[in-house]
Amino acid sequence: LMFDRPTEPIYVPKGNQGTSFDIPQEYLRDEYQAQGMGIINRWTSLSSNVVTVKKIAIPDLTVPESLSRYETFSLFNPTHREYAAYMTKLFIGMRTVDDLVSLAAYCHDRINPQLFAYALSVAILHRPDTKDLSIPALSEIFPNKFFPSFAIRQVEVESLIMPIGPIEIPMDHTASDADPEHRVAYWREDLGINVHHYHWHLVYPFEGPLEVVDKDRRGELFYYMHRQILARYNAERLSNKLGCVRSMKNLRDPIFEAYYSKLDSSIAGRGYADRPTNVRLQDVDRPVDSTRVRLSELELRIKRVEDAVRTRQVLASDGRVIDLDACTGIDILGNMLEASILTPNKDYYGDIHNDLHSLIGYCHDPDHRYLESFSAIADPATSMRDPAFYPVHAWIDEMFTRFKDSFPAYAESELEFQGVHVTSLEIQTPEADKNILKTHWTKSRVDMTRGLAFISREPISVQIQHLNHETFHYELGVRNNIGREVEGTVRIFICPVRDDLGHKLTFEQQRGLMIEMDKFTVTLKNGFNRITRRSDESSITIPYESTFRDLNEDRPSQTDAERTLAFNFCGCGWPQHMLVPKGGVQGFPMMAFAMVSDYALDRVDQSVNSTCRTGVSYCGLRDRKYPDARPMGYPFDRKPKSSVKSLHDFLTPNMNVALITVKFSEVIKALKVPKEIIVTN
Ligand code: CUO
Repeated sequence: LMFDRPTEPIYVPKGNQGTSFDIPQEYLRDEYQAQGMGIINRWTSLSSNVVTVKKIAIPDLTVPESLSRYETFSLFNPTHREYAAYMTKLFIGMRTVDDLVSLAAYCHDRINPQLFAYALSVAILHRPDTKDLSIPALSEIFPNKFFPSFAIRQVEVESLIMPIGPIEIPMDHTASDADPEHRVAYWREDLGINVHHYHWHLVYPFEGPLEVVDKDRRGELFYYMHRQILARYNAERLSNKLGCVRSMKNLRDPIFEAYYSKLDSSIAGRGYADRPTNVRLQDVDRPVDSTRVRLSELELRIKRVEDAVRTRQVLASDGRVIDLDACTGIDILGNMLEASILTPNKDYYGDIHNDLHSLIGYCHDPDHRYLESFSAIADPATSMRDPAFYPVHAWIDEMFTRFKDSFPAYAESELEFQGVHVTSLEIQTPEADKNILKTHWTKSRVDMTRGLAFISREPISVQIQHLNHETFHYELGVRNNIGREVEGTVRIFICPVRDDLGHKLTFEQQRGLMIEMDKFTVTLKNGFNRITRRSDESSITIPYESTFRDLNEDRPSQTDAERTLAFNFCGCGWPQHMLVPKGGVQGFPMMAFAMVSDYALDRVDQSVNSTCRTGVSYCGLRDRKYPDARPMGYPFDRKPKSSVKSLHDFLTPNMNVALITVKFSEVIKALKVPKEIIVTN
């Protein structure tokens, strides 16, 4: 309820049942105090259920209160970050859940709503007594960050007059095909992908209390999760006959990628700033945002990181020299490049990745002379929409790749699983030949009722069209000649075969384009084993229901067990509907790769908490170590031996590949119910 309709006062009934918070009079905002309890009673009379909020001693909120409720909050803004850390600490520090509710009720109408929701979410995810609660998807509480302003306005104007049906959001509302980059807008602007990215940064904040930031291998996961985003984006680009994304090698080059988000960034109804094509970056100096980034200084820091990558040595802030080894080096480098507070030396290596988000995010008004706020790339909830996100992250990924490539190739013994042979790999999609993946469009609904202020209490939803695929399964034949039962880890990847011009990709290129699809443990009995695994069991994804809830009429209503399953995923994970790249109408060739590694060498000894499953491969396990002892991206994270020229050369007996085809159909398919609607335009 604390997240519902974040811009309505706390005492206005929330939730579908109209639950209201009964707050102490002192909790009213100062300007409402003179009105007395009348202001509250007017609203609580409308509610059927009341939550009484106890009175506590309120801590000093002067610092976070200095951010106006009408401003847009962003984690890439150092001042906002400070406010967020302050609020998170307060919320985490509350002794009991009742105290937390009380403080939240007090802050609700005083603190910037986006800052409030962020800090409360982080606190709920990290407090031992609340971490099993699920926090709502950001798209439900701030629909303005996900759906165009015209849809929001339409609801505000019309919903109190008459019931309005789901508002259709056309796919091509941010640009036209005159911009080739727009061909992959459906992917960049996908609801689930953006919610995932926001949620990832919620689980892995780069600043805040140390116990919140310092998670197992967080720097390495920063590298790996964003690398997977790039690999997936590139497969999507190739599916749409675009070349792989460029890397932002030179900060002085104009940024040809333009972006016009059409989104409101704050409750003030202001949009995220736009960026035309070919803008050049300039020094950013905005005292109002405590943001000062000089290009020359950033270039110097980039040089220092390049040196650190080349020498595999880092200068720590206390003067020590830290060696970056093959095991933990990538984790240090991830924290250093981002940078998180775990960076060994912020003064020397700076805050490169965060500064790049800020530089681009303010390039339309670097000295604040037009009083403009940032653009979509400077807000983790919207940054993946902007095509300039990818050249930035491609450059960062290049640093990681250079570092990884400086280590020797895996020895055969580090890749093999002696005695285990993967004899076959197949992909099966119902009603299709083997090794075919089928993609199509689906229309799904998302509820907006919880996110907007003073609109009808009748459910109002938007309907969006998004990529989807037929559920499929993998079939592996595995022979175990060890002579006893053993456990193995199955690792499944797919990668493109040809570039945008139709040339065959080299193995070296393919290695950087490997998309992790699934990773799971199997018990292999002695002899032959047939292993099947469904695509919706993937360790990457959260289920469709986590993204879209139960608003789709065509979908048979969920059982309680299904609903619990969806909620238990706790939000972080790649959306299931985006597991497969779009492919092409003529069929887009890809290679599928499966490997069975020795679980004895992969295992991480820990109890597994079952209450909150996330898309483990990209999000880790909450409160636990990353559940795979191998480097992230294994076995493709290291440069192979020079004799390896192709994926086939790379294979050891415990690996196998299959040539697969991703076939896209323009048909809009409903979920589960096999009703097909043909697109008319
Ligand atoms: Cu996720 Cu740049 O780290 O946005």
